[in-house]
Amino acid sequence: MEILRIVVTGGMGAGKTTLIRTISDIEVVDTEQKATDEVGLLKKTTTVALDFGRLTIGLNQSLHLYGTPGQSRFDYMWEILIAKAHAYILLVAAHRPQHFRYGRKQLNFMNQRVQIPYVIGLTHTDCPDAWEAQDVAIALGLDDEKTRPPIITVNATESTSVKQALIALVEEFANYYHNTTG
Ligand SMILES: Nc1nc2c(ncn2[C@@H]2O[C@H](COP(=O)(O)OP(=O)(O)OP(=O)(O)O)[C@@H](O)[C@H]2O)c(=O)[nH]1
Ligand SMILES: [Mg+2]
Repeated sequence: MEILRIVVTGGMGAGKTTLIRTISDIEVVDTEQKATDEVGLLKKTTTVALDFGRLTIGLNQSLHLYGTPGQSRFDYMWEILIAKAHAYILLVAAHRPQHFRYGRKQLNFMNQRVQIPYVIGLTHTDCPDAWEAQDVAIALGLDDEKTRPPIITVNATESTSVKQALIALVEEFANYYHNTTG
């Protein structure tokens, strides 16, 4: 069985826990608790350590999905989760421009620590005031179309959409190793 460890990261309320719950074929292990700080204004519960779910593809491949906490006081969990990851998806809520700067910070954090394939997943694009992908890309500092990662629209509440995003990430992973091994 080939296992790909995928980290699902992104700002608070971006949809990390939802994405994993939507697609996992086992009951998700999550660590949701009542939100105590600024997250409480946004939602009632928040992830405090990690989410874990699994998706089996065909007979011999399985995606292990690790969701990070959104609040920055749990940043140390990122270090633990990304250390063994094969690839990651950064979720960005397209309707919360006030979170874009945090997304940019997360990208820098990840890129300083790991060189692994990744995609950007834009969530909440169905919400009023959602920004266009091109504008979010610029806000995240990903202006160069030639070098930037794929930017995918994903609705974390819909399994077809989540599946497409994960397929895009697995393809990115496959291309990465195809290119680096010649
Ligand atoms: N309309 C819409 N709602 C979404 C989308 N993605 C996620 N949601 C909703 O956003 C809310 C927050 O999602 P969570 O999965 O708790 O977010 P999270 O990233 O795990 O949040 P933290 O653990 O607090 O960082 C939930 O009510 C989801 O149903 C989307 O693409 N569109
Ligand atoms: Mg969560």
